[in-house]
Amino acid sequence: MNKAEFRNVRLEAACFRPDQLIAEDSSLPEFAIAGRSNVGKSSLINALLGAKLAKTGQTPGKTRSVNFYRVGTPEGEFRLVDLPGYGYAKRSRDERNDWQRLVASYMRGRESLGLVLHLVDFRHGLLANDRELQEWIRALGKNIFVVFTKADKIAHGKWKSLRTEYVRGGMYSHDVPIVTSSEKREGISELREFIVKFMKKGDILTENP
Ligand SMILES: Nc1nc2c(ncn2[C@@H]2O[C@H](COP(=O)(O)OP(=O)(O)OP(=O)(O)O)[C@@H](O)[C@H]2O)c(=O)[nH]1
Ligand SMILES: [Mg+2]
Repeated sequence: MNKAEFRNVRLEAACFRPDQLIAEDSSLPEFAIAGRSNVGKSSLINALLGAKLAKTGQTPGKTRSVNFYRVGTPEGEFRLVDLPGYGYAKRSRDERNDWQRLVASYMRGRESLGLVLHLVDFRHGLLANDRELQEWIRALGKNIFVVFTKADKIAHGKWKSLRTEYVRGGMYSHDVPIVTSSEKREGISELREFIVKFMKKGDILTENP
């Protein structure tokens, strides 16, 4: 079996309210998936897990809950956490507040949360609300790794230079961002390997703001 293959994947919990969030477990490192509505969070989870467990769709705001997926690897188990998207303009102020409260309740003080994978549309790079999200996650003391999505919409020959351009434009990212396409399954095994390597290092990085 490929070292970075995932197995025994299952949905553990779908939590709509802070009081429904499941407890952390020090033996289960967590990787959360954050990003604007419609950026491709649930699609990337399905591609990583090799199973259609997360609901995806063209209407922004598809994922409303914090969804915990348990994943097995030869190096042990971990959790992938699908977060609801932000920046969906049609949401009311109340809904936006609910989003913030739910996501903050999850992230705050969550020691098992080693890394937030921040998904960014490769066609646009970081927009103003992506930068706000990065500041907010950093203020919660969490470490960020940028993953570009929907790269199939950009000619392959431009990937390297575009990534360099975005990196030069400034962002928080634990390492050089990975460029992915869930649709064409590109960058997926690279991301799996990154996750397994990060787990192995036991490198649960939490920084104080
Ligand atoms: N071309 C292309 N389309 C993609 C890719 N990934 C996702 N999409 C499309 O983008 C839309 C949104 O995908 P989702 O995975 O539901 O996005 P999300 O970030 O989970 O959205 P919310 O749950 O609403 O926050 C769907 O129509 C997907 O088919 C990709 O790699 N390439
Ligand atoms: Mg989703």
